[in-house]
Amino acid sequence: MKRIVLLLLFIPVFFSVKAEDGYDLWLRYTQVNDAELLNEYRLVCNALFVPGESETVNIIREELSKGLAGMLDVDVDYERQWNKQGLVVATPENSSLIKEYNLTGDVEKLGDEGYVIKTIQAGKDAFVIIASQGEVGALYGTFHFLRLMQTRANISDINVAETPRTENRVLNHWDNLDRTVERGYAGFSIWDWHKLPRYIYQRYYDYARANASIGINGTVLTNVNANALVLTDEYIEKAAALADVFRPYGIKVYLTARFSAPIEIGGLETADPLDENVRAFWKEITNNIYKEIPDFGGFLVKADSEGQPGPHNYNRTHAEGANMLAEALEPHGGIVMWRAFVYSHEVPVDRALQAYNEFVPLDGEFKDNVLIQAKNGPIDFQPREPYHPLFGAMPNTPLMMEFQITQEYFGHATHLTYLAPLYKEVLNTDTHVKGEGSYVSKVLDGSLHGYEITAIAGVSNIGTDRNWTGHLFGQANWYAFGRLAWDYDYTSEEIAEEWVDMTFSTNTAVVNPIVEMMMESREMGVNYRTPLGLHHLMAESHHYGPGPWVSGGRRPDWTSVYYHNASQEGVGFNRSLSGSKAVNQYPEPLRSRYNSLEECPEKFLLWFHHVPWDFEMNSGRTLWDEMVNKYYSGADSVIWMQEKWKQVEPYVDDERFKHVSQLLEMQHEDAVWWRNSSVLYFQQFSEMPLPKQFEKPEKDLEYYKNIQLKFVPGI
Ligand code: BDP
Repeated sequence: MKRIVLLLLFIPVFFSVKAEDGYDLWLRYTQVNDAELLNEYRLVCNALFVPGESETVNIIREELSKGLAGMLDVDVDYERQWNKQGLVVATPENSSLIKEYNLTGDVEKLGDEGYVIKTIQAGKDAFVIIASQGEVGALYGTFHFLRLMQTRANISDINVAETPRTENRVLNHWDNLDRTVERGYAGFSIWDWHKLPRYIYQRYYDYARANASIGINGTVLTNVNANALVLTDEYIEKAAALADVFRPYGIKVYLTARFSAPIEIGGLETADPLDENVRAFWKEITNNIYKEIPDFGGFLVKADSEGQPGPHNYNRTHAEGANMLAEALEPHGGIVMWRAFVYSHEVPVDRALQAYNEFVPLDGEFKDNVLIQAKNGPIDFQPREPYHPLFGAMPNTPLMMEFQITQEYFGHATHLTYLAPLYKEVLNTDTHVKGEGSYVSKVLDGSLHGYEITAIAGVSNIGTDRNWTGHLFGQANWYAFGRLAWDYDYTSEEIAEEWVDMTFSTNTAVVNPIVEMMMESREMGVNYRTPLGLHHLMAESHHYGPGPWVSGGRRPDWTSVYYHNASQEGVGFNRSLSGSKAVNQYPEPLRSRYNSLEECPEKFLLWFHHVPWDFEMNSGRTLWDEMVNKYYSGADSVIWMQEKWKQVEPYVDDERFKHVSQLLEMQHEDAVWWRNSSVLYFQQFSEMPLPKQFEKPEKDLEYYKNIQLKFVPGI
């Protein structure tokens, strides 16, 4: 008898959580269960009016129908004769309401992508208006309104005014034409170049919809290690088919331009940017693109970097290279995003210095439609880097940010790592170039130097996996990138909460543990890989596991030993004034702070300094003990995450619960692998014992060195 009662008690809980595969992302629109809230929402949405006829307006209607059907369990009818009750989505072109209710000024100020959402109570009129100057802004406002209900917010008196902080918010797909994805861990490229343009997957629409829901308005379809073929007519037609899908969602298409394309597909003997024929080639290619894609965004270029061709091959500068493309794009309103990820092994200086040395002297030489795209740090998307000193150092050239959403150095799609805290750490860094408050974010939004164009890019983690990102929590990084590109003032925690509300549940028994896990996950990933400013310790080529012993090979700055310099004397890269002097690229007071062994923040200590093993840290421990502590606490925190995740089991469907549980198990094993490899490796140099509270690694260093992973994706 007792068993039956128990069963009855449990059945409803488990059966109400239906299996999900993650495809719906944060747009699940699950039913509102709270009766009071449901009433409130139904009341507000009791009549819908979405005037206008266009593809975007249709998308708005479809989205509202889907959202309201899911959350409020209502069939949606759109009103023809509207009596000013309910919800209206309006643009000045489609409706006179904006004027009638004195919203013209606000709406104009917020621009085509901005919007107002406002509750209007005037006499008998009682409605919510979503108003924008442009239809895409109206679509963004619609998603915002739906998000309020998805997060179960109070909507009885709304007063929202939003506009994006950066103008171009783009994903960079490192997708190859053969559908492999460089540093992609979620299957193959979602672009099926073979079947394009004749076959259009539903996934293309779903991709556009997801991006629009977080305000992403551009997509670079192809890898920065570019293939010139994408610029031929055949491929332009394919890209145009994607652009047609994305346009009504407010998303522009960009392509990567291979610098040597004039030779490879143009039959020329040179790609010299000052050669007339080369310039004519690029104009012709660009004109061809605009014929097929009238709103083409422009080119992203990786030149003179890691073997890619560039202007240096012809003794020309980056400015000369970029300007050639800018000239071709200019009549059409396109932009060049020229990457600053440039370093040469012929230059015998610290790799961290090279981009700054190369680009700062060119400040002011670029045409107005060129942006310089720099990674967040001066090396390469490491789990932690100080901000890239180019930010703030080029007042006359718009700089844009490149973040990595795909987790190349953060456990690929196997580890749970919420990246918003990394993005925020950089965005919130005060460069001091124009006194206090000169945040990196203010460089990006143009306010610090008065840039005319602004942009931010994220290297995409999207692939053909059913859940889009391989790890379900990879979705949170895509989401967070979009939200921060829209407005960098959101906190990581706010964004995590929103995402959990929409992806799992608004129940605090779910939200609290998951948000706690997410908020700790980046730091723990740093701790079990590269604590205290260590960097570039990963295994060769695939970058998944540990490889602090990596040395030799093609070039020193692709090895670990180049970066950690461990010896009996100590560990770390001396970038202070007694070393490579990289600190000189930072303005005061950062320069002095980073230069001083005592004042340097410990999180960057071994980035800037070579430090003796017995150096006394803030905790009172020696550097060695502190490092070991970080490695052990990092790996242990994964157990803590597993415990947190267990807490939500009753509330999360089995499929997603198991998916995350299994990955956390793998993450823990990997964290121990990182920890043991690193501790044993560095112990050879410190020659100091492990603090007694820590168990000795099970295996010896040789064992870890011999682990060779085969066929890791993304290479
Ligand atoms: C590195 C990646 C490499 C990319 C390169 C880049 O390992 O695959 O091509 O960055 O950003 O992080 O160009």
